[in-house]
Amino acid sequence: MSYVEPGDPGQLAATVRAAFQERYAAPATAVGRAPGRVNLIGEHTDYNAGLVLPVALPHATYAAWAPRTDGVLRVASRQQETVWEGRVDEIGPDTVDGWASYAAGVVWALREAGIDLAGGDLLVDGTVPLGAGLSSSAALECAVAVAVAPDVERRLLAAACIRAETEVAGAPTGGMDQYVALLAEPDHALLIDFASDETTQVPLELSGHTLLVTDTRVSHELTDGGYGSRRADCEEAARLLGVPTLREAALTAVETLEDERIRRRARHVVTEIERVTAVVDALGRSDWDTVGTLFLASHASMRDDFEISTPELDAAVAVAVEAGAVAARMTGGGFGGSSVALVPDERVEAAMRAIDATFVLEGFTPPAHLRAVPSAGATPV
Ligand code: GAF
Repeated sequence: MSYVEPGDPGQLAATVRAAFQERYAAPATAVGRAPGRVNLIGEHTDYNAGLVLPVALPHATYAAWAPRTDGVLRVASRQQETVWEGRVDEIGPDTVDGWASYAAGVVWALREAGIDLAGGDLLVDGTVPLGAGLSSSAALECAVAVAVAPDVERRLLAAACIRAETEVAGAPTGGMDQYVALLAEPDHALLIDFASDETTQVPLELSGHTLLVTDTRVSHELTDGGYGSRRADCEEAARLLGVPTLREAALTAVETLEDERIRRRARHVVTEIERVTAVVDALGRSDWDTVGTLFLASHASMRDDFEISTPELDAAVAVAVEAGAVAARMTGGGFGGSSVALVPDERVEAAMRAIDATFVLEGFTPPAHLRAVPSAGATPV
């Protein structure tokens, strides 16, 4: 069985430097590296001032950079055919299309934050699967940010990357992905409280378990309306309940909401926030049964109340559990993307085979598997 491998950071950095030299006929002055992420639990809670518990992947994006003084920004990728070139002072909301908006958006946001940038050349490369719900967008933003502004405080970089994504790329996302890409530590999950902005490193003692990520290859897009409509439903629920965010909503009040759809959306958020705290406690006790129950409840809540699962995600989760995973759920924004399962090491092969076989039987596109070894956040390399 094969995994999507993260690659060797030293080699990947050398490759992107060499490709930069070839494309721009000059050396890169810096390379930034930032990881993708898998969220253990706490989905669609970040923009509701809630809790999340993501882990950084060993799979990362690498951005090679050299500054320019003539006001021009050039952006290219080894994974994309389209390149972008324009003037830094003309970047802003609705000015850059497609993947390059995430990179150019960071340069724009750093300039907005007062950092003196008179242009530059960028070339990106990496091993985070694209459109797999593993946060390739935030990895791209954060790799650019640490290449361009390595000395700037991480939370300021996170704020700039969030502005790039929401304002220039137009994805109305919540901030979890940028925080974990910049602040993660190896062997830890990152508990983020979006009400207080407090972050806590949670040691992950997986003791004989593998975090298996299955990319269902159903591509997910956060700019296509489904994500935004869920966010709008949550804001409407908070308005109807008379609270600033759903973090302040009580489940008993949520259950009185008349609109059935709005009630279900709010129920997901309020119960999911409670599940994050419960998973942190259960992980601390290595109580896999409880983690398993909470993961399945989270999956059901996303499938039935938030309505963001797909048949492929439902199958990947159900089959992983049948094959011996102690816990499994869909992960990330939904509408496709990946599942995450906590599998005893000796059952991982069997779980992957069972998922692959089910996908063949169901006529789904073959999935891809990754080992989510909890890794470090962004850094210059
Ligand atoms: C995407 C978003 F970018 C995050 O902010 C978060 O809302 C997540 O979906 C769902 O938990 O990754």
